[in-house]
Amino acid sequence: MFETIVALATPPMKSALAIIRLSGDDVLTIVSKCFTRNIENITKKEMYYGSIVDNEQKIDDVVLLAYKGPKSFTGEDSVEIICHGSMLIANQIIQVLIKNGARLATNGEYSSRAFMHNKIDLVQAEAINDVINATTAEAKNISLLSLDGKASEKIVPIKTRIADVLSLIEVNIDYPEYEDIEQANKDTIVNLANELVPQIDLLVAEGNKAKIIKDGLKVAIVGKPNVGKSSLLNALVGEEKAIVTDIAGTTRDIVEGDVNLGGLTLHLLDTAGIHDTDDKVENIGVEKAKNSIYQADLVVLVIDNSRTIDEEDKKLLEETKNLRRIVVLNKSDLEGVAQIEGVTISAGNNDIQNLILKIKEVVGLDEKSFKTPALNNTRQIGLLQNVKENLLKAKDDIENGLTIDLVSVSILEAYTSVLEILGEANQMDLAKEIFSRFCVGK
Ligand SMILES: Nc1nc2c(ncn2[C@@H]2O[C@H](COP(=O)(O)OP(=O)(O)OP(=O)(O)O)[C@@H](O)[C@H]2O)c(=O)[nH]1
Ligand SMILES: [Mg+2]
Repeated sequence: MFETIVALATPPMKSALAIIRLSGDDVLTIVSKCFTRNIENITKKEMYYGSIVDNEQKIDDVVLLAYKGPKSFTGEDSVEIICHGSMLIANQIIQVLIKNGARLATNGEYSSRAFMHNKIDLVQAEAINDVINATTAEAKNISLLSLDGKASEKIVPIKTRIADVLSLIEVNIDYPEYEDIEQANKDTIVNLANELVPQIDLLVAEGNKAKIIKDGLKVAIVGKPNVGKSSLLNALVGEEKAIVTDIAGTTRDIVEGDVNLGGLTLHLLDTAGIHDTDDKVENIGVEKAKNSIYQADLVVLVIDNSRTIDEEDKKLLEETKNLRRIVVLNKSDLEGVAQIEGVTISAGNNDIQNLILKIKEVVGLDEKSFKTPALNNTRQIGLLQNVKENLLKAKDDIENGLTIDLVSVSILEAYTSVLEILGEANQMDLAKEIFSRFCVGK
């Protein structure tokens, strides 16, 4: 039994039109009670013009779209009411619908209904939010690929391949009398891992790139005082966001700015110059700067190329050496004496093209990345890693002499993780898998 839910689908503000959406088992009956037409017996999608009424009192003239399930977004009978865009009218319509048996939808309930009725999988459900929240065209496009099911499709061959092996093992154990069925052995497991692990690695790499396109990259600009960090922030965002002076210790707090470099969004953090100081306020800023190093996806370490490297530079070079980092030699307009490897720029003169190219190179986005469907959020990528780890464990175990039935536990784990990506784990039916693959029990 699916209760009938109702919600305003457009923003809660005055506009030309507003859309109210309903879905559920009784939607056609409920709407018929407060609409001038009876739509209870529709057999396909219909569009009407009529009035919403409360005890014969007209609330508004509306256009009404009625969908007969399962041919609707949620898979249930559903209705969209397009009324005049006044919040008073929209609220009155929602109230009369509630009076007649609907209830207010909770957040994401329409998508979860669509998921429950197998209209979309979990990857697609997550993509709905991504499409709505996308702030760049590139982020929206990559999310639309997931919404269309193209990202989910990429896991299907892996799912089928694991299910094949799992079914073979199960059938060997459960139906030993079927001697004409091939026996799963060490090679079966080793080949499975050898074949799938590189495929999963590729999916993870694609996922990480798509995640960057979707969410952007958090970039911490760090370095000693006065090296030009704030000048770099300003040059990147194209406005005087942070205060720049020749006084060391100008920036105290973190200054943030966003910039879109051809589809790659950078969330920039300009930080206080890191050095030992007795100034209480500055010290808090220095601590924040140090923390930002570990919260960022990329560290840009700025060095003043017109000065020789000192202990403070060296400490920062050491501290960031194992992170995703770019060393920047700023003030290239002056004579260079730093004598270390780095990307040369002059932030003060807006000469930062080398750095932009380097950032793109480090992130590894190319034309293809923007068009490649990918499993691209932390949950999906984490589950892909689980699949890989369990396949590697199975391979390891079989090579160390464990029996197939013991090894099959890891393969089952891998399979469950694949199903979890798509939100199918609670529907797992191994017996069905086995029967669909082998003619056992004839
Ligand atoms: N010649 C030259 N000077 C620069 C350049 N970039 C920045 N400066 C100067 O260096 C000084 C310090 O610049 P800021 O951007 O405030 O340096 P910062 O690293 O943010 O300094 P703190 O906030 O104190 O840590 C200012 O006088 C800038 O004008 C450059 O490319 N060339
Ligand atoms: Mg500064």
